[in-house]
Amino acid sequence: SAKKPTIVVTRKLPDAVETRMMELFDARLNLDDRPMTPAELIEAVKVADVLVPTVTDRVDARILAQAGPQLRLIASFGTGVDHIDLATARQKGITVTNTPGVLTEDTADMTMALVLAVSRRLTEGERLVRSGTWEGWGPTLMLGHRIGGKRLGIIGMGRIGQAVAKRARGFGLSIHYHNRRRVHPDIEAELEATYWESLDQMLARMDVISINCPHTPATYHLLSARRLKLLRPTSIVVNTSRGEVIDENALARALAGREIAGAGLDVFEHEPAINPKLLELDNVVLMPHMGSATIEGRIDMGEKVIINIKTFIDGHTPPDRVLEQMF
Ligand code: 8YV
Repeated sequence: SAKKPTIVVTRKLPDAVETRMMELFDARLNLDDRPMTPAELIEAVKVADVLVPTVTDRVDARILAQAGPQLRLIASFGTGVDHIDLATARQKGITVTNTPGVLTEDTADMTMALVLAVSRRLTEGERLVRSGTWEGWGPTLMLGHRIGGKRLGIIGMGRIGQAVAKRARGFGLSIHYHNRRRVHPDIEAELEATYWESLDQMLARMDVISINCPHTPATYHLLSARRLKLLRPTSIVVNTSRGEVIDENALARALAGREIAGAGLDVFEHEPAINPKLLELDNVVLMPHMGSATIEGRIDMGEKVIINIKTFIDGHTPPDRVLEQMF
């Protein structure tokens, strides 16, 4: 039989995924659970037939320029592909795949967890209990805001945005959305979702904003300083997508000035660095990019990566091929 393809995996993955990769491929696993340095990534693309990076690997033009001619596939472990230079990969004839679908529900759950945590001051309350200074129940202690009956504005109505809408309806929120294009009328009807062609007009009328679009050149700082000013002092913002979609400095200023009520952030502009201004604020819930962090999700992601690699090696178009025009 043909020589097994050399797969370089940049991060430690669940054991079950690594075992399967070892059976199927000449898999070079990374047992160090830390991001690869650029120098290590360059070594990887020099030997790999297939690179399996994650969101923490910046596979940019400088790295790809060093790739050997054997590198034919980048099978990314994750859905977002903003860490990969798709244009350069295409120019070099390298196929790119991702793992869509399998982390939709988990990410939507995290979005709702953040909406609830911010509205009901979950982490503030927890800090009070742990501090040992809680003096008992009080009628005006730790009052948050009810989410039922409020308006949710979803920016990006793809798979994750729709999964957020389904959950939010169960909590009594009405659904509004902004997207590059309207979703199918059947989906709009099922979610009772109102489409806003103008993001600015939607922002001015929402109680909760959820970012669920990918980070692309078109969405960089979509929630800009100017747009944050359109929100109301009672509005909250939740982001489980990519930090770059929000102007993080402007957001910190709006939160500090109480121009908006709160924010729940699972992602940041310069991960893992956190804007020090955010750390000083009580009205923000900060999570370390955990949107898809379930054991089930990670195993599903691994299986998707394996199917993409196998299909490609067998000479077919892999199911989750990523094309630039998708963004
Ligand atoms: C993953 C994510 O943890 O899939 C994404 O886009 O941001 C996360 O859910 C990460 O991508 C793993 O590479």
